Amino acid sequence: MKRMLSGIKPTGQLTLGNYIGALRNFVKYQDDYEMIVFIANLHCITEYQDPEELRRNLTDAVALYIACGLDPKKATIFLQTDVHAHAELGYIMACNTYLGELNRMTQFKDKSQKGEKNMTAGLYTYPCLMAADILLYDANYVPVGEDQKQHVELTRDLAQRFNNKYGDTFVVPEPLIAQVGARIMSLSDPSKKMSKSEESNKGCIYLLDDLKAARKKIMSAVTDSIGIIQLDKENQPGLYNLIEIGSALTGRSMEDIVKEFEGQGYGKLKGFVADAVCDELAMIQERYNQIIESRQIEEVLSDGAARASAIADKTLENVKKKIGLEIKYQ
Ligand code: ATP
Ligand code: LTN
Repeated sequence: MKRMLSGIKPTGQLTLGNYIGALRNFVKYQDDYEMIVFIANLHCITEYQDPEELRRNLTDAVALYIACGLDPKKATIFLQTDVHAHAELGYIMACNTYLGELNRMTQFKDKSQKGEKNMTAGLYTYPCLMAADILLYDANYVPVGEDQKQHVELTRDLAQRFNNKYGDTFVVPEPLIAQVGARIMSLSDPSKKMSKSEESNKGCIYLLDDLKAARKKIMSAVTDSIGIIQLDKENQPGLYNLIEIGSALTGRSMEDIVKEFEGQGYGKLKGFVADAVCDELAMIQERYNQIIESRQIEEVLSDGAARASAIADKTLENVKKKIGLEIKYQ
């Protein structure tokens, strides 16, 4: 069985973008692949997080993974810091990454061009840690949203470079990007990605949003004054985004949705999308509440960490041997 791995960094509450672009695909794949999913808590602290809030977000993320349908019996679910090999291989990967490569990473470039103050070295070297996350597990595929493709491509380059220098060691992974929903846009500014770190939260639906609030966000989503329901991403990005959300959640094609609402006002279409979102959130939230009450999270994480460590420790040991970091005693 081919192996698939992905992570989410819960710097805040998980969003509908995380769900459509990443999480729900993990669920889809868990029957056909060996699925490894982790909470990227080390990636969270590249920027300051309030410790209490971070702890809460980590717990919520695990509960939401399961609530969205990940089955801890099928998928290995764990916390990144529970498997020490991540930080260690992250450092080793940083020693095999050129500054030029990190300077080209758009996530970093965007932030530095915006003139963000107090950017940390951790944020700069984050792609090296992400490469380690993936390479430790010999993952064949990495399901992610569009914004992470560049990081997976760097991981491929690093794996190949290491294999060339030290001999065959890493499996070279491939990014897996869904056709629909790989980049859900903000409801208040459809030129930007729906993001949990957005300043105002009007454009972002959180999986734990109150249903009324979620509906309101959809109903007041920014559209355009053209007034025609059609698929024109360039001139009607807000409308396109709503149709894409509706399509991703109902499984109907975007064309099919356009056909149904053609000639009608945007309000009707928004109502349809709001229903789809609220139905999905209601289901997720009901399961989330059960999981929080059942107190199964600790067990899931300790079981996951044991399974993950068994794989990761072996890879790290092999890497250290290849590099010559270990002394062999007779
Ligand atoms: P931020 O919103 O703070 O930029 P993030 O949501 O991109 O962070 P993660 O939570 O680690 O960061 O992302 C987890 C996964 O969700 C990644 O695979 C990412 O590509 C995907 N994802 C995030 N936002 C969206 C979005 N708006 N549309 C589709 N996929 C998304
Ligand atoms: N960088 C990703 C989260 C992440 C990840 C990973 C995804 C960290 N390590 C390994 C896939 C594989 C993000 O910010 N969305």
